[in-house]
Amino acid sequence: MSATELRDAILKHLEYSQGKDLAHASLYDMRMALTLAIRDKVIEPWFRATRATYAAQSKRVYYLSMEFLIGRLLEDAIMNVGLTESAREAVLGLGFDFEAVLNDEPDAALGNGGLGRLAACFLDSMSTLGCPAYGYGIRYEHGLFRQSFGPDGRQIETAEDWLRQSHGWEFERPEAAFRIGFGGTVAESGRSAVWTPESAVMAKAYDTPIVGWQGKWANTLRLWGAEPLRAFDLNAFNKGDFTGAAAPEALARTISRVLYPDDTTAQGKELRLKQEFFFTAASLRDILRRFASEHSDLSALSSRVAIQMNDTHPAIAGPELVRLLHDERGMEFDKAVETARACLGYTNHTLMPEALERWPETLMAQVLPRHMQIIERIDAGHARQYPSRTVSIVENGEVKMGELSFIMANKVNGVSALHTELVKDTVFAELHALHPDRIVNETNGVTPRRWVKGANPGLAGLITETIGEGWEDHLERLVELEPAIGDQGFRDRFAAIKAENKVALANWIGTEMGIPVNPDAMFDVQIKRFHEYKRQHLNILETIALWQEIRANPDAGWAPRVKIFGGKAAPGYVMAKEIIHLINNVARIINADKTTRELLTVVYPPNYNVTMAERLIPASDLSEQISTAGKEASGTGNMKFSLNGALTIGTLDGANVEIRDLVGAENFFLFGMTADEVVECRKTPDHAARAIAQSKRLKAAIEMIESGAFSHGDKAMYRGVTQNLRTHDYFTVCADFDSYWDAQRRVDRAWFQRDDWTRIAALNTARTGWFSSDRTIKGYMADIWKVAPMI
Ligand code: 475
Repeated sequence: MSATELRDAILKHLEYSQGKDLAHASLYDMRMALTLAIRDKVIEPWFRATRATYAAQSKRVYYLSMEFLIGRLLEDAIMNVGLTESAREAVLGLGFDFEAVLNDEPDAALGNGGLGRLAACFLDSMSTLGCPAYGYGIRYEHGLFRQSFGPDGRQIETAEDWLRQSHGWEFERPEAAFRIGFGGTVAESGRSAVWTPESAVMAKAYDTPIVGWQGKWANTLRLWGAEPLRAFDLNAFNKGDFTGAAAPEALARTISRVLYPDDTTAQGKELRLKQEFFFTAASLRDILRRFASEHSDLSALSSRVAIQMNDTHPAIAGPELVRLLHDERGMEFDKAVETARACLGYTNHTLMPEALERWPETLMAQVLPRHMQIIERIDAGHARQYPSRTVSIVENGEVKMGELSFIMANKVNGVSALHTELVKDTVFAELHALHPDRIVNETNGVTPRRWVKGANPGLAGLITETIGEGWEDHLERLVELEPAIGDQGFRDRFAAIKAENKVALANWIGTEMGIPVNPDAMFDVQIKRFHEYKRQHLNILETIALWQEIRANPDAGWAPRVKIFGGKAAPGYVMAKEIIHLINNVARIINADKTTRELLTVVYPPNYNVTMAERLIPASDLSEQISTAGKEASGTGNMKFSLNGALTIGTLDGANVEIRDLVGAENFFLFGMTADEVVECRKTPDHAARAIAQSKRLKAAIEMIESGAFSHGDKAMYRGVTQNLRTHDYFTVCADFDSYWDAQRRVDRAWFQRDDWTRIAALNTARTGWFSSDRTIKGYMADIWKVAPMI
């Protein structure tokens, strides 16, 4: 499509879809017209993919996820259909700034962090690889909250409103609607049972086409919105039960209203359980409907259907599928269990005990009475089959969703090599012993279309010039860059691109935050959700210590640094919010110190999201991956940084291990205890006190916080953080501090060897092509889903 043709298409949509002529078109109108023109181009591969899948009667993958952190879609879609240049020209020709049009799109934050972003990268890769797939989730009215900082530096949460403007990508499907019930009673009826829910809502489908690289294939992201059942309302109303009549409406309105703003914590709330059942049940009905339109023999279900549960949030899929097969379709119970298991896979994303979902048995029995019976029967069946087992799904009055998912899945996977081994050795040790072939590893990946080509066009251009086209969907080809890294000319270009990205970021920080930053300084970046295990407080303690040392010894050859933080804390996570508050106040004090101004700046732009990540990562020199070893299941930001030529300072945790193996130990700033050493360390009750006594810098940094230096003299302000460090320090910040400090000084020294730094940065790019989510999805397709690519 030429720029002129696209221009005509945009004008057509301006006129007929937006009802505006060019002279009166707003930025929003232009963005919508462009979106609709591009969407038109996506329809063709979308239909083609659907027809091809039907024609081949291919097995389909169903990716069930409570979260899809997709961010903006327009720029990505334009790139995938190969219209970036035409679009730029057409929009410019119509008198609009192309970047401004792209920036007008809301960032769809229908997820919290890593788990949700992984689901979005997977959608991209499944479409790129021609894997026939549907993403299924919830169309939250409000995604993750918007973060701002109060004048005192505290996090303030406000509702996010991404659907205030009409959503240009989606198609509403009123015909694809299912009634989803809750509560009520179960009556025995022969060998099965009849569940009569007490209340119900309608799940209505909204489809967004997800086009893959070069527009060869497109899959569907189907998100369910909850709506009241009108007829049901009227019945209750006519009986005079007005409150009862309003109840389903209220329930319907809340179910898809908000995303739970928690990351790696389980939320034991009835509404959350209802959300989980709502989207899982609607998706399963849709899956069975589609299967039935092509096949009649339900025993063949697993040869046509692979359902992936993204964490335990859709774990009710096990019992619900059994119920649909047994109660509603008359399949014998054990066969229904076998059939369901043959369809289901379960991905574990975290080992944190507080994140493993458990529901009170009483709540489960009240909200999903039939499912509670089925869960108990599954549990009993498993116990009969494995009499030696001691774990069970229902224990101490709780339903453990991890165990349920494990038992109901034919494959269980971890998300990095280390994490998968820990899954085998810890949470699921006993189940692993009973089912030794069930756990497999699928190390996470990220889509290079969004995270390299889209986010870093400069680097993408250099890659193409150096190794030719086609690396975008064969990212392992980045190794071909390696010979070029020996050339001074290549390294200079690589460095110049990084420098340009840094200038752009420095300008943005200047405009957005009013803080001048020196683009020649090292950009040292930690962006991720706030959590004690991710240890943003380790980073800020080192920042305080560094500031003190620079003041005491200004000429000791410090590498000038800009420390950049980004991320949100769950609204109820007091400690994480205190750390945010501390970082903002440390930034306030350090940035006001004229004597260290040239050497150290701390910036923390509010409301970190996918779009901000796309801005920050290409401009980063140093990637902070400093979690307590054994706690970060994988990390995916770590991969994005490496691909974009940042060096990593990190622990042996999650996929850091694999990054270090690939880029080479000599090109990675390793510090801290191993996962085993952390476990050992915790056995010494006063490990933190000892570490503080041994480290004069750590001691001084903690004391400085306690002196009120960052809290207008208020000595008690950060007691939550400091007391925890001094006493419990479960995440071993103190025990790792000196090692972290030393690694940072190695970073300083490396920074002054600028050409060598660039060489290592380029090696990071060249050697991390393995982290493409295409590789990950190929793994799932071969090991778990047993699906062949269609292109
Ligand atoms: C890991 N989120 C990362 C990433 O595999 C990993 C939990 C409960 C409720 C809502 N959200 C969650 C997570 O557990 C999560 O995001 N986990 C992350 O998954 C993808 O790279 O290490 O922490």
